[in-house]
Amino acid sequence: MADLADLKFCQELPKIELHAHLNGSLSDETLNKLLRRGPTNNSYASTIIGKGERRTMQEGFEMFRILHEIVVSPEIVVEVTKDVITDFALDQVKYLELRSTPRNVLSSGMTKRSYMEAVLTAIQRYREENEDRCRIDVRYLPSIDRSKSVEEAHETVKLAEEFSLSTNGNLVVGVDFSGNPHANDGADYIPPMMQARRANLHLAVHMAEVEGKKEETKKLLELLPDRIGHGTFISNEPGVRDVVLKKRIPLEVCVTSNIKTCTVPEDHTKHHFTWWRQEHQHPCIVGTDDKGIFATSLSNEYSIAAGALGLSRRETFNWSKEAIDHVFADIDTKSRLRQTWDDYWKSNL
Ligand code: 6MZ
Repeated sequence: MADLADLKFCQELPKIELHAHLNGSLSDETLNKLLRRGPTNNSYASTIIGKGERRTMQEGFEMFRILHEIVVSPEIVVEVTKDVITDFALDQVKYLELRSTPRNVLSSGMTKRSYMEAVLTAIQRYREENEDRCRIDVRYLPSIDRSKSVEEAHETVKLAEEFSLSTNGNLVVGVDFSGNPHANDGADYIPPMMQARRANLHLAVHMAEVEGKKEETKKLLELLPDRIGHGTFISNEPGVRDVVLKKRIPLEVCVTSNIKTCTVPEDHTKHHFTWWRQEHQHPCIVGTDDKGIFATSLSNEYSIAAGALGLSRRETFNWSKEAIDHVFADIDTKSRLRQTWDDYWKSNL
């Protein structure tokens, strides 16, 4: 059994993170730093810090509302984005697609545009300041929040299009569709997502994260998204899952998040990804979702997922390398990443 992929192995393994929401990824250190500065209500601290308990989906979304009251200016967005990139780099993440919803905040004058500029500034600054140290490639997926209006979704896509062009398609590479899965009808957001497609932006679409969304999921699948966020209840629906299987649309799998929001049982071996992987060798990508809120790390998620499948080190390495196929970056970046993985394996034989 010495060959099984334990946590230590997963911590050293090079990894790809494709499902991380910026504000849900803030570490306790980052939050404490912001809270100490005040004037934010300190009762926030006891609500968010020391997180990680099982919470309902609604309680989880209440936490995001609180976080949004703390991350309120472009300066703070730059700071937290750099902190989150650093956290992932220290966890041996070599490529990160960070998703985040641009927001207008009246009190500070922050606009969706200045929010996005702040995320991009942080990515560029991190790169400049760390050129010789732990190398991590970062891309940004602006998020459409389904609890906001369709009009806002159009605005976000328009900005995503503009920033994708101004960064030569190197930083803004796609759009994420997320938000409280109980809010509104996801199908109403298909037109802005089609607009994103026309602008050559990739699509990562949350769907079927909660039960009872069969019709909505069917419609969202007509978009043929590049990746599915969660898709927790798709495997229960033959008419829907067959589309996903046939088109081999990868699933972004966030085990701890699903357990803590009470959408899957606590037994890891009963998580839906085991069905997709074991029965169908379907592409599944391990992700954290909100490493701050759910008190996890990508290494931890890999060790849980590899443990549930009883994977060896080699199999776990192959799985983390397979994620490169599904990144939204260009071919050169993919080749470079594959080289990094091969070098790692050779030097650890
Ligand atoms: C759906 C989620 C999510 O955008 O402010 N978000 N949407 N399902 C989830 N599973 C638990 N976790 C996070 O990060 C926080 C936002 O990401 C989305 C929600 O819209 C949340 O408000 P940003 O950086």
